[in-house]
This record gives sequence, C-alpha cells and structure tokens, in this order.
Amino acid sequence: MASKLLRAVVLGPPGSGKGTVCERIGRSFGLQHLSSGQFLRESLGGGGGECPRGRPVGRGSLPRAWDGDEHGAGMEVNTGVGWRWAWMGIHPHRGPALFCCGVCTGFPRTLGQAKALDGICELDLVISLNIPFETLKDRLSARWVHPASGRVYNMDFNPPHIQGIDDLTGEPLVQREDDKPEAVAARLRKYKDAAKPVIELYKSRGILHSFSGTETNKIWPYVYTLLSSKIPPILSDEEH
Ligand code: G5P
Ligand code: MG
Repeated sequence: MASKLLRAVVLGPPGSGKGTVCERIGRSFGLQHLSSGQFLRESLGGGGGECPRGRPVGRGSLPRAWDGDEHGAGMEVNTGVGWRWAWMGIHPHRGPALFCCGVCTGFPRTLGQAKALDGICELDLVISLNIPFETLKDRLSARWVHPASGRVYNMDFNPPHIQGIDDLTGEPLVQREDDKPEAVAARLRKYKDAAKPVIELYKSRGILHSFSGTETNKIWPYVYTLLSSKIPPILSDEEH
C-alpha cells in the first residue's frame, strides 16, 4: 500500500481558478484531483447543471450537502462513506493502493465542513486563491464546460479548438446554470461569508498559503514552487 504523500485543498471564490490550478497540479505532480462541485453535478446527472442549493444529494453516491450550513451538519462527512472514499481516493473495489494523495477543491466550504474534515484526515497544505471579484464575473460568463468530464474552457483564456466542442471527445460544451450573472453574484456573496472562518482556521494552523492576482498563469509558478517543496514533480512547470 502506498504511504501518504500529500493531502491538500485549494480554496477560492467561484471562478478563481481552483479547477484550472488543480488540473495543472494533477498533471504536474500526479495527484488525484477531487472536486466536490463536480461530484454534486454528476450525482444530479450532468456536469454542466446547477448544483443543489439547500437540497439533499442522494446517499450512497455522496453524503448530503447543503450550502451555508455553518455547523457542517449537512455535510455528513463522518458517516458519508461516498465522500470518505472520494477524499481518500479509495475506490471500494480497487482498495487503497493507488490514490493515497490528492488535492481537493470545493471542500471544505464552511467551518463546519472543515471541522468534519479534521475527523477524517489531517491536511498538509491549504492553497487559497484571491482574485478580484470583477475579474471573477468576467471569467465565469465566458466559461464553457464538458459535462461528462468536467473539463473547463474559457473563450478568452483557454478556448476549445472548435467553438462549443470538447477537444478530446468532440462532444458539445455547455454553460453552467450557476454561471449566469445573477447566480454568480449570489455565489460570490455566499463564499465571502462562509470562507472567512475557514481561512482563519487554516491560517492559525500555519498551513495556509495565499496567492493573489488576476491571472492564473502568473499565480501558477508560485503554486508549483510551493508544491515542489513538498512532493517531487513529474512535469516541469511549463509542461502543464
Ligand atoms: P464548484 O463547482 O466547486 P465554485 O463556485 O467553487 O464551484 P467554480 O465556479 O468551479 O468554483 P473555479 O473552479 O474556482 O470555479 O474556477 P475555474 O473553473 O478553474 O476557472 C473559472 C473560469 O476562468 C474557467 O472558464 C477558466 O478557464 C477561466 N480562467 C482560469 N484562469 C484564468 C485566467 O487567468 N484568465 C482568464 N481570462 N480566465 C481564466 O461548486 C459549485 C456549487 O456546488 C455546491 C455549491 O452550490 C457551489 O456553488 N457545492 C457545495 N455545497 C456544499 N458543500 C460543498 N462542499 C460544496 N461543494 C460544491
Ligand atoms: Mg471548479
């Protein structure tokens, strides 16, 4: 069985580039990328769809999750075997051999979830992305996703080879329902309130690393350098 190498989470408001950065981390360091938002979308039957707000997600595939549950009672991480498997990277039929290290986005989202996560494992590293809110709104309105894989494009930043088509499968891209301007504003407000105590908690533990800026390409080399000090890379920072 592989020993634990690194367990990290990436925090940041909607559109801050968590998915983009984690995809690079996954490829550069061979880490499993786990996205709670993607799990929730998949469990609702589509990667481009809206995620549940105040609505339980079926047990079995994932623990129940509610937005804004400050006490974390909604995110039943302690009893939710689906989430536990997801976080540990342990597939019930494959065993814990392969994925004992990983990076997670979208979770924990509240102080309650952070405390619940403490009951499952100890984090080695927390990366926080600080991006101006105006930049986030522009990015999200130009985002297109491939629902089945969760692959993310942006019409300005990383457009697909053919407009509206996934590069790898040739399948159509969609816009997420929650990327509409009114939904984005609400998500940003909610994030601000919920994230503050989570960030403070990890800061107090000395494992928080914050990165500010408006461009992922400028932030990425710093993230790469940080991770390289913890785990050997398998690709150079320019090969992502
Ligand atoms: P998600 O899916 O976790 P959010 O809201 O946390 O959603 P989101 O929107 O997926 O985060 P991101 O992953 O931070 O954003 O950003 P991204 O997709 O990488 O980048 C955004 C866009 O900008 C992309 O088009 C990308 O190509 C582009 N981009 C990146 N860098 C640059 C750049 O430098 N320049 C430019 N121009 N573009 C760039 O969760 C969704 C919902 O699920 C629920 C919640 O309702 C949540 O709102 N949920 C949970 N609920 C309860 N508990 C949990 N733990 C939950 N997790 C999720
Ligand atoms: Mg994302």
